[in-house]
Amino acid sequence: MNDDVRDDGQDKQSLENDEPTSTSRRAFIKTATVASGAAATLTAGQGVMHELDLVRPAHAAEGGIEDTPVAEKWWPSRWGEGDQTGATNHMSPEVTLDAASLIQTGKVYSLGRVYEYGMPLFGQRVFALRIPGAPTGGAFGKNQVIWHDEILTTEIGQVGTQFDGLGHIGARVGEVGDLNQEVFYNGYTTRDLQNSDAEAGSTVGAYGLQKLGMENVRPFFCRGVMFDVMGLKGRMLDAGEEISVADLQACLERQNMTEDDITEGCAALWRTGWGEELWMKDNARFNSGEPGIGVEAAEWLAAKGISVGAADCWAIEAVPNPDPNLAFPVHQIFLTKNGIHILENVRLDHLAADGIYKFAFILSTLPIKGATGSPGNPIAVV
Ligand code: UVW
Repeated sequence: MNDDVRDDGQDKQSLENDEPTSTSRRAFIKTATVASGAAATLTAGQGVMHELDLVRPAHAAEGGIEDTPVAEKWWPSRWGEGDQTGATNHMSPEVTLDAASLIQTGKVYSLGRVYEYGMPLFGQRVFALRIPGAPTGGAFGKNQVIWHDEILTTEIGQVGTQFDGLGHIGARVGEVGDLNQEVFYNGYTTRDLQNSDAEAGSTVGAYGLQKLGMENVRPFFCRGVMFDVMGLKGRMLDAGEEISVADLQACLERQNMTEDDITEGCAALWRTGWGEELWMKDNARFNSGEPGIGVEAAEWLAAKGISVGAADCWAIEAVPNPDPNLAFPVHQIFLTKNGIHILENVRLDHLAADGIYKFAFILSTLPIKGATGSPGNPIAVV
């Protein structure tokens, strides 16, 4: 961890102890704030919505954002100024037909986890389901119909098996509090995400993101490629253990595949064992960190044009990052820089048990207007 963060006396401890989740995870968030809030020497440029004057703030610490994977200006995106769809632009009839050609037996694997009380949660997130009344309504009619409803209080897109939309992660490149200097995919800023009609003088609102919300995501019907890193190593990976490009290439070889199997628009998934060994079995350890890909593998997968990166752990990337100055850099490389989505807490053990590494990947996320993410039950079909 970053020494600056350790100095406050809480975060190092929470990583090393079996503290529950929220404390440990706050340490990573805090590191993110330190790293991303530091500074910027980005070329001033024309953003999608704003002309950003990206300057290094006076209070900037050494080792600011210019030293990080998001140092270069990342907009406009490859899909053009104003795009909010990101890598689901890859979804096309050709991509669908390629995925369909992988369906030979009709067997369906459910990759989602059950949403339930007691599942590990990030930070202070909550999951509370209540049934109002027993039954909720009725009885009506001669047939005496009765029914149940539910009320769910939760961060709907950010608990359990969760899909990150493009409004979820950005980077602060300027002064704290300057909403025009917090930049997301395709140059959209926090100001853009919060203002429904800035020019008309509308107030900043909390009622859903005005840009980059989940309603912009297209349904996935594409090729899925699974990298069985746990199978390769013969063990569950450790917290903070980074999966390298060489590891991914070794997985392909072990699985009788080549890099040509990673096609534009495909879903890439990696199995670390973290979920199958720890989910609902040892939540404190599950939340204390995690194995996953790092900057190198993220750039490699992004260059191959994947549409979504997924894993059996809570953030898909190595936490803590081997570089103590970075926090969640893969989130920024995928979501912020490249418009590539992220899918967390998937189940992959059953695919590995059956030796399934290539399949049709199907997921239709919930088009909740203004949401940062979506729950869902992705499926693999072979
Ligand atoms: C954060 O929200 C920082 O991470 P995640 O997408 O893993 O929930």
